[in-house]
Amino acid sequence: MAQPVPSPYDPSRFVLVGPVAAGKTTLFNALIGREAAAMKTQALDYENGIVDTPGEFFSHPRLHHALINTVADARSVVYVHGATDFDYRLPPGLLEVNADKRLMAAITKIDLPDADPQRVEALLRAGGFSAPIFRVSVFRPETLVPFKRHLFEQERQDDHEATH
Ligand SMILES: Nc1nc2c(ncn2[C@@H]2O[C@H](COP(=O)(O)OP(=O)(O)OP(=O)(O)O)[C@@H](O)[C@H]2O)c(=O)[nH]1
Ligand SMILES: [Mg+2]
Repeated sequence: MAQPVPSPYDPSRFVLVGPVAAGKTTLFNALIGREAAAMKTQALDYENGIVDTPGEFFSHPRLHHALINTVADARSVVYVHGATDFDYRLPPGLLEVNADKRLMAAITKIDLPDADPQRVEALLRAGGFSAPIFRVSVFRPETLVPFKRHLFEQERQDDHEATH
């Protein structure tokens, strides 16, 4: 019998994680083509194979358990961090991904006057984040192109690997 082909609507292919107000939902909306302005995220939100998570799940240790399974199930994990947030505290173990999982970061809000994506990138690197980092703004759609290309190209590669 043929191997099952992974569905593009697999509910947990990518997960967006990161602190409160980092811009996860805004990025999620841009990825799924939803026009609405982001509301505060209260629970896990699944759409088109992307999972949006509330920042509290990331920032409050007693809620980590809620994130760990979601991260474990996802094939790609996008760590989202605002370009005006100079505080980087990665919960130990949360983004430790195994060889079949892809990790990347999106530094959001690079359009803001006080944005300093270079400083944020240095913070992440100093904190041991070694995966690719993209700088984005939903107000500059061209900045989303390399990020999306990386995200979706990896998915295609994964599909290819899964079916061969
Ligand atoms: N200027 C600017 N503002 C942004 C950008 N992305 C998000 N924001 C704003 O940042 C605020 C927080 O965005 P959300 O997408 O709700 O953040 P979140 O990470 O989903 O927050 P939680 O759901 O609380 O975890 C909102 O006011 C957004 O409009 C961006 O690229 N540029
Ligand atoms: Mg949100």
